[in-house]
Amino acid sequence: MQLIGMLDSPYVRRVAVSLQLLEVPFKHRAISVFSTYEQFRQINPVVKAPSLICDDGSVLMDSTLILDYAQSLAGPGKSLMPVALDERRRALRLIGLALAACEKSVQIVYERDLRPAEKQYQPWLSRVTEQLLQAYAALETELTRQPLALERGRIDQAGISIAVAWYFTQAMLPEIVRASAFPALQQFSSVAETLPAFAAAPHGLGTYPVAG
Ligand SMILES: N[C@@H](CCC(=O)N[C@@H](CS)C(=O)NCC(=O)O)C(=O)O
Repeated sequence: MQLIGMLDSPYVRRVAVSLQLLEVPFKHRAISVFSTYEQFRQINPVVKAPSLICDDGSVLMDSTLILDYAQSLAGPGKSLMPVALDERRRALRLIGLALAACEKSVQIVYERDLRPAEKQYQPWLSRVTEQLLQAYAALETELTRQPLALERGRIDQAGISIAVAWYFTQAMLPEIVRASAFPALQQFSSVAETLPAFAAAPHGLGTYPVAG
């Protein structure tokens, strides 16, 4: 199986971290949807990262759908999702917030870096920024109310998605989402980033497994 996409994408990174924890073997190819668009297009004409080339040659896309498939490959004993209804509902809420934070961060980065300055539309940027801050405010409240377990290196899909989202936003938009205003998220992220699965797939331009 091949995971296609750069680890500076939070979506690619959440898959790279999750596949390791699910013990699903994969080869990572750090191909960019921007600088190596043509190469990416040859693999997936829709040019969405992450893409997953399965062993039968089919190409999956969308991190959540790829993780659904990976979960089936790994089997129920290795799930990164809680089974009990209350815990699962909370995990789904946290993942939804983390994915919204990723989406809004990416929208701001694209608006800022891809669109010419004279074509930037401030009302849209303001709206997306507000949505981004609300997503992190809700996550901060959730983590303060009920911290996520990280003992003995255990982390579930909610934890992975939150940690990856936070690191991405801090790398790209630290002036918009100030770390000092979100101490629970900052603390959770700093511990998560020390886990071996995170260290082997750090945010950036490298190829998993990145030598430590
Ligand atoms: N919902 C998707 C979002 C994936 C996504 O938007 N990836 C970005 C890279 S961070 C991408 O493919 N951008 C190129 C494009 O959309 O044209 C997921 O969870 O995988």
